[in-house]
Amino acid sequence: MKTRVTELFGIEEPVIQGAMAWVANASLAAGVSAAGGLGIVAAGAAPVEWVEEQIEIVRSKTDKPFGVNVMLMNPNSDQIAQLLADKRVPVITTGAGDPGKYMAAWKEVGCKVAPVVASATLARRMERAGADAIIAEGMEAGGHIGQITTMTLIPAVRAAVSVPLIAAGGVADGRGMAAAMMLGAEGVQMGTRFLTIEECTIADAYKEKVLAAKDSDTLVTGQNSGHPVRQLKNRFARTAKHMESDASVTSEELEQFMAGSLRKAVVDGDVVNGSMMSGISACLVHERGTAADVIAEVIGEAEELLGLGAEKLIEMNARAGRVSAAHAE
Ligand code: TUI
Repeated sequence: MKTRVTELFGIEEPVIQGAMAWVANASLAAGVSAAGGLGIVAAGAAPVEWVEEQIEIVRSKTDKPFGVNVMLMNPNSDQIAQLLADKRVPVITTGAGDPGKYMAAWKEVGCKVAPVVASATLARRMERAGADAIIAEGMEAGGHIGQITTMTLIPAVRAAVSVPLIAAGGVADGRGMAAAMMLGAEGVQMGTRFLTIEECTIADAYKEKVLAAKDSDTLVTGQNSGHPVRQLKNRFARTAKHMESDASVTSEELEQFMAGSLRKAVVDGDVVNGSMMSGISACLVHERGTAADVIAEVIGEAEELLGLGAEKLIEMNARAGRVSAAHAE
């Protein structure tokens, strides 16, 4: 499928792998890029040396374009930003803030920049600052989220900017991709759908929880502190939620409770005391497969749906019930 997104990034299909702290390493990013999408290494809160190493590994595994994401709440994001310019990383995405102060340095060395935004206001500001594309992420997404749903955010951002638009949050199959394109997107970013693939190195217990998740199995913590984070429900998430609403719990105590929780889930496979960040779309993920399988399936389904007329779609949806019910059980 060719769109302005494939043209801009030099990729085969307009499918971007979402940056996921602790999860999106060179294995995942190289896997997705080699399969024709855009793989992204998530710098998260990792040391600069780790990010540098992942960039080298991706480059050793594939000649295809790839990206690195800067999490702007990270105190060392100045150093990460400099590293990405020095390494001439083909694509830079950003999250959890305004990357305006880095934009000139990145553009100067030829990096393509696609900030992740959760509002049309920030999208407009990013376009003015020189963004090459916008990734608009609805609150169905996992991890740190905004307050607007993908269904309304995509058309709102489409009306606000002219650069290529990539939809994120709640997209995990070809139906989501087709819908996102009808709303104004020219590509999609998926995180949760890539959690269960072979190239994703997270603990198997975490993958099993994603595969088993129902639509009501995510919980948003951190809403009071202004940093809402969506994750799979478990003892960790429920305890965090309780602690947040308990006035006698200090923010230091809460911070201490949270410290290392992502690592526990991703590395140790502790699905009880760890934080399993995930989008609501975990309920749409039923298979493992490889990056190539996911991209082929999503693009194939999206292309088929986008080619159907209303009459065929209506008929198809009327027959689709039993398939969905089987997954829900
Ligand atoms: O950034 C994300 N998702 C993330 S970052 C992350 S790492 C983390 N780990 C533990 C606790 C908290 C975070 C996990 N998931 N998505 C992109 C995104 N950006 N969502 C929302 C935003 C956002 C929110 C406010 C972007 C900008 C913003 O305001 C910027 C401004 O200054 O106006």
